[in-house]
Amino acid sequence: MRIDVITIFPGYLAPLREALLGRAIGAGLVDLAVHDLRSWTRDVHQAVDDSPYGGGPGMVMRPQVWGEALDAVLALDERPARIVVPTPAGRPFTQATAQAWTGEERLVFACGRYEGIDQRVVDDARRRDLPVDEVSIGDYVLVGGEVAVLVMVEAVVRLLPGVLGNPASAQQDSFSDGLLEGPAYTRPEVWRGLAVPEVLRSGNHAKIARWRRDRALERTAQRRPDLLAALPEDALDDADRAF
Ligand code: 6GU
Repeated sequence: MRIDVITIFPGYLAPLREALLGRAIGAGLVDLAVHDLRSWTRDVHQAVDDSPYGGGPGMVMRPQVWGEALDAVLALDERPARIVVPTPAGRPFTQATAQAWTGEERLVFACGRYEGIDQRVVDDARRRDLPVDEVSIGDYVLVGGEVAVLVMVEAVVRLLPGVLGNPASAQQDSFSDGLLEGPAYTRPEVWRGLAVPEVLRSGNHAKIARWRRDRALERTAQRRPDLLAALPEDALDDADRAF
């Protein structure tokens, strides 16, 4: 997968080259290119924003510079790209979004700052039949899209084949079965007077699976009742319901 990020703060994306993602890049599983939006400005001040039509606070990113930047970045590679615009006004980014994007050959992230990017940039791309997703990572407001890109790229790249040492970890994630994961324990058996639940040391794999499923159901009911309510009809069996 090729990933491009266009931003006025390229340094913000430096963490993408660390740890798991850095290794994925080093192993050639991901090609990452970060571009400075200002390199497509033509005026001496390298202005990327202007005041909003209709008035109001804040500044809006100018369409000309974004149009040129996207055209140039898209032309760097022949593979078809999905354009992603992080915005608090977007559709929610979820594990399902991350999973869907693993099927893309190329993702191009357009990071807005200020009050956002002139809407015609997205409208123009869609008019040219380029796939564009405007997405939000949650119900709070960030200063710009850069941190949201860190979040989304990490969520997608860890799902790519060969990135996680043990692919089973991605299959057992919270959310992959619609439930939160329950608690986990390692040695020692007793720590500061707190014991590991007996069943986990019983060696009875059916009992352990049942216990884990019950803890996941319990935690989801307590912390995210909205997830339980959204499960498909057939997601819970009789044993689940008995809990
Ligand atoms: Cl994707 N961008 C910004 N600027 N703020 C956000 C967000 C994205 N998601 C939640 N808040």
